[in-house]
Amino acid sequence: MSFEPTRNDLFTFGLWTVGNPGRDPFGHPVREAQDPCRIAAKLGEIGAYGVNLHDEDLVPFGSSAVERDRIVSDFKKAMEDAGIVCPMATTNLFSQPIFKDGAFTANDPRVRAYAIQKTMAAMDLGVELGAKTYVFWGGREGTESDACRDPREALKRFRGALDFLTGYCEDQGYDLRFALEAKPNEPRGDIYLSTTGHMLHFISTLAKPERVGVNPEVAHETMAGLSFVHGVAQAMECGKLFHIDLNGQRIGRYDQDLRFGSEDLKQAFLLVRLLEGTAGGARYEGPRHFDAHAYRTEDDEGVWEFARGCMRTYNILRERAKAFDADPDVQEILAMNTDADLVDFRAGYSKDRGAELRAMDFDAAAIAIKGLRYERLDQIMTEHMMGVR
Ligand code: GLT
Ligand code: MN
Ligand code: MN
Repeated sequence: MSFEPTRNDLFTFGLWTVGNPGRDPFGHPVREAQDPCRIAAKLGEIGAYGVNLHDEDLVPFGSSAVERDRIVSDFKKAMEDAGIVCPMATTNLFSQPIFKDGAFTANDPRVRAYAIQKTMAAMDLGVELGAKTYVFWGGREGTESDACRDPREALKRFRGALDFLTGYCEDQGYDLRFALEAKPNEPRGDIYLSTTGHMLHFISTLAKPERVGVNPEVAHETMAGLSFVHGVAQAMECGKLFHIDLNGQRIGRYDQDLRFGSEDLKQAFLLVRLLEGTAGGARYEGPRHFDAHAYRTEDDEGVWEFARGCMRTYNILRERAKAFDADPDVQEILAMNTDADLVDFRAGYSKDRGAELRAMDFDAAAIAIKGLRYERLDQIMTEHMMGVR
């Protein structure tokens, strides 16, 4: 079986991912900055579907309008030649010193206004390149010392910015959906709206909630010690999984952004199974974005090895998940669970249904004594993952 990626797999990479020069808080870059047009060409070559970017990944901060237009038209041509698209764009609201206290939530109103203005321009750029999803990662929207502002005020500022920007999109007639990306910490001590769950509630308080969903990232939810699969499932169940950032991460570390599947293979397997719907349920139809970068030990060749590895692992896991769900032993165990309730709870309470339930008789001890065979189920899953079934 071939695990070669095709455009139909919808695999995407950010300019900042395969273009990552390997800088870290302790060391200088180990790889040269890459020309975005070359990245587009390479991505086309290895079978990716698209390339995502921050405004500044493509158009260097401080470029003139003329330079900007030239860079954008060269990049469009490069994408076209490579046969790839730009499905997602975002704003860099974290690198420039002006954002040291955050962007939309900063205490200085000039910083907040500048951040929203920068985002409007970055949205124009994204739309010009064909983006349909706009990501908001509040990298510096947080604190080290919470005495600096009331966190409730921060939420009001964040909401104000998003409401203003959905309004801007409508006014411009942009076909753009927003995807909010949570992270618990780093680069700030604590970042507001730290998990996908926090984001999902926050969205319900916005002026145009229908335009806004989430962009969960494996590393970020794992940093918080949470089940990524559960967070993604909740987003899918309420129709809010607009985008996804795939990578690898170990609990309790800095944001590692490792090659997809290189850590916690079991979570990666269960994630692909969920996204692909091999166990039933709706499939996720959006781009599979790898927000990851190559180890700092790598040269240019290692970078493209890393990118191919992300896609190949995803495709292998998809085949493994299909095989697992088609396995008669798995089906037999899963058939012991049934979706059908004894009383139709999902239809809500009624006097009749209440009475129906009251009349039921349960032998709690007899129910509890039955083994559920999850050990067997998990072992079979492990064997599928290891490729021996
Ligand atoms: C940054 C961050 C990522 C976000 C990107 C989008 S920027 O690299 O670590 O998780 O998805 O702003
Ligand atoms: Mn991310
Ligand atoms: Mn990350």
